[in-house]
Amino acid sequence: MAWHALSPVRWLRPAAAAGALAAALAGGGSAGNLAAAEVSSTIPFYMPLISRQVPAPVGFTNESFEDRRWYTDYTHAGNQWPYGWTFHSTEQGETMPFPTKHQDGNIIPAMAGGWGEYVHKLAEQLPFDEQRGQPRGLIIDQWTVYKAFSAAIPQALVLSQVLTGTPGATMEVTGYILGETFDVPWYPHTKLEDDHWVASVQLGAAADTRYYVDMTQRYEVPGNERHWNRFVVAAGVPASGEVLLKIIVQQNWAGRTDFFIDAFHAVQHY
Ligand SMILES: [Ca+2]
Repeated sequence: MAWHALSPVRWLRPAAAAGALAAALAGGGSAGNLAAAEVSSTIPFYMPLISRQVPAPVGFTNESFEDRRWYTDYTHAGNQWPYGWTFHSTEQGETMPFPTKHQDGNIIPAMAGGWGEYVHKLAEQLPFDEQRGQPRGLIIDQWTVYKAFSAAIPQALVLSQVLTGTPGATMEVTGYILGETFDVPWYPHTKLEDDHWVASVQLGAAADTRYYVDMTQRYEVPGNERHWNRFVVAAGVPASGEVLLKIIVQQNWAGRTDFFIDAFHAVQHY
């Protein structure tokens, strides 16, 4: 462990301190009395230098989707845009954020079929076995999870937010995404394409991008039997103090895929 010497500090010897404190209290406890009674004794004082300390909080709004001041987009089936985040979904015929996908060994364009459905799922809307802490839990943190899905069309969602930190620090963002599909391979195929869906968390130029074939092998919430994935990204904070965070989920095929997004968190360290 590294040790970091701070400037010597002035201490009161125990007996003198007791006397000074008594004098200070008798005199009304003013700092002036205490200073006047201080007996100097300079000793070196060492503190451990913890390399992953959190020097300051990161400016991050509604990271667990608990804020119920969402915007309801009635022109798109009542979709809910989470408070504090910038919402974007690709229109019908538009290239999705990951512009290509695989089909039988070929690479083809990944086009959106339109908007999916984007809603908050509240604890009171879920059965007991999907509550937080249950083996099939759909909420990781507190009382709300954000759900992006379509039961019909390819669709993509991008949630973004500018996080604020301390210039020169390294910011690290963690968060949880679950992808689940009801789709089955068409005969004679025996499996879905490896990139049946894509999920990505991006911070500045850093990205943690995962595909269906990988995500469905992971169980990263202890005690939860659903293949929740814990995403981690880290990036340096530039002089502006601002770092763009993006969460992308992309359903590449017609059919039904559900994404659940929850419990994002940011820290920074030097
Ligand atoms: Ca939550």
